[in-house]
Amino acid sequence: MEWEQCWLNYHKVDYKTSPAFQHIYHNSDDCRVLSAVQELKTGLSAMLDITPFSSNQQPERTQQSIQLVILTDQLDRYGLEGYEIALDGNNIKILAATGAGILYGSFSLLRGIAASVPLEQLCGIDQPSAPLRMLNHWDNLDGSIERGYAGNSFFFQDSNVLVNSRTRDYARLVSSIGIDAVVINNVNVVNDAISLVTPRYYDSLKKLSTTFEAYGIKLFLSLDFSAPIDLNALETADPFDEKVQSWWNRKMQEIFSAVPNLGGFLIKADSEGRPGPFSYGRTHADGANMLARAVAPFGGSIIWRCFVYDCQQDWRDKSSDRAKSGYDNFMPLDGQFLDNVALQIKNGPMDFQVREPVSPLLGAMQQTNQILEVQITQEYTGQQKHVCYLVPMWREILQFHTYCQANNDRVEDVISGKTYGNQLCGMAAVANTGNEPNWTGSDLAAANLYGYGRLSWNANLSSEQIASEWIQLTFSANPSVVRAISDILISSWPAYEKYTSPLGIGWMVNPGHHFGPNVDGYEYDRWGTYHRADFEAIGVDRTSGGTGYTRQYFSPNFETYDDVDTCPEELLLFFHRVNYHYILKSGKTLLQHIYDTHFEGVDDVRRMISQWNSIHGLIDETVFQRTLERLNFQLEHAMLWRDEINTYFYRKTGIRDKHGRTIVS
Ligand code: GCW
Repeated sequence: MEWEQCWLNYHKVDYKTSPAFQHIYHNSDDCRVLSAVQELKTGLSAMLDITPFSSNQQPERTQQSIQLVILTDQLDRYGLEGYEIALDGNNIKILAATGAGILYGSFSLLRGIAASVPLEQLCGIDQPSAPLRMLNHWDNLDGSIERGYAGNSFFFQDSNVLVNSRTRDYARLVSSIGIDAVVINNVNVVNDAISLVTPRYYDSLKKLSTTFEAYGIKLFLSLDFSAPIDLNALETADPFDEKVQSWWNRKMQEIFSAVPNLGGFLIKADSEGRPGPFSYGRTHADGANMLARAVAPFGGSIIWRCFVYDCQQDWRDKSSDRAKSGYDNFMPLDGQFLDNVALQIKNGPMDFQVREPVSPLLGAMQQTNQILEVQITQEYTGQQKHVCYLVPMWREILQFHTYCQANNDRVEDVISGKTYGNQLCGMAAVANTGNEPNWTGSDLAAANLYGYGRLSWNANLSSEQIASEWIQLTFSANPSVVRAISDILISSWPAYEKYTSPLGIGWMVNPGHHFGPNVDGYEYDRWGTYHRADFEAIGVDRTSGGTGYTRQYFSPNFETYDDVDTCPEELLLFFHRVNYHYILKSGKTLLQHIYDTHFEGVDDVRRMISQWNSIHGLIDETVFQRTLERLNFQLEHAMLWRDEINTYFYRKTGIRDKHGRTIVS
């Protein structure tokens, strides 16, 4: 096999109740049910050494069977994607109102068996928290991947769409964790990607979307707002121009009839140089609604990104604040978007830093469908060369109280539709996959992909639960292995935060590729991401007396962030400009805290390496060695981060480390 199976390894298990499962009965031949049958056969034969047969004939009483039963009249009970696992004498029943529910139920049963969970504990009804659980791939048609750290694309090569057995394994992997929508191409739509919406690609897109459909996944494409111009059809893309409107109407008619199972389109408009409605004096709502009208007859959705800001700033101008721009651009449009439009909002107001406050837009737009966007690919969190388990960060975001109303005000409530009753909402994440044999480059980075899927399905799962599940399915159920890898994962985000930029300030990376320390890398640039460190203080005053960003939050978040005494310390330098002598709750000065955390972060990585060494011999040797190699690199690189950051502040301030450790003067 040229590629690996990650958490679908289906290791042999010594399953206590050891059911025989001779027969898989299914009452429907829906394509998703047939995928479930196939997966059950694969999984059960590998894990339990049995070879069940399948049929749509009721099983005999004496047989132990798994029964996959669609109950179309039970939509209220199970929802569109939910399922129930129930024990009935010798039989296990998976009940659902749809084929998708049967598929998710089957994956859940297999997951339970793989982790040796007793059958009784697997019983019950389960439904996803977020209706949309998307992956966004930033794959280009030439096969490269923007911010990809795991090889090239497995969707595109030399301007062709690839559909092969790896595509099916991809669909199995992501469906098994509940993903129900996938955008295959980069939001920066350039070159041949512009032509994805032309007949040249329809046959291969149809093949791809049919493969996806069998795993409950809707295909989405990123769209070029200027397509009418770029495809040489018209001279304008003005959403108010009738020619433009009817061009899009015809285009959507054409593509939806050629490509089944198409969910809709994702658009990055008026953002970092991409075309959009601003060129014609129109609003984002005007642009999104034009497309929404064109896809509505086919049940399609338009997902419109809110990553809109001025990327031509002057670092000398302290009055503009990039953090404010998402809210400033979109808040005034609340209520103007059609029902089949959802706004996709990055988790923080800046751009996927190791620590950012939650975007104030989330929850603020009461009459607009919202999708939370997170980044699995580790652009700013170590590029898959550092271990950085992101599930704890996403959990914090989902649990955050926006205070947009008295109850059901957490981000999780907003994006699951509990707050405002929306249907079109959920989560999207930038994928971290590529065509490397292990899919994610770093073996441990697969925990983030797995964790994203599981968390978007069930926001109540803990980071530890998800980690331990993933370790058991991927590596081994040996308790020493589970403990060691889980400890590594759980300590990894805090460690990365400690040895990189401090207390929410962000950036301090090399421009362009964003890897490795460069404290002033973006300081005098046009991107609006400044730390403004001088010899006395560091940070940006975003309070009501500063740029006013804090005012975008509901009370009491506004007051909490606005006051330096109540502002959570991990975000201190995001919201406040603070003197190096400022005393933190620990009793340390800000500067001493910076020095200390940088030493601690490196020590944490050392500990991770010794934990990894403790499982030598207990997991696959190749995986052991290649991960050890990455961890050793991480240690070197963490030391570089530590020394550059500490030296920078020592040179700025002339204040020595209290403990006299080596800082380069
Ligand atoms: O963080 C920035 C990335 C870009 C990306 C952009 C976006 C796809 O550096 O590579 O472009 O965000 O989210 O649109």
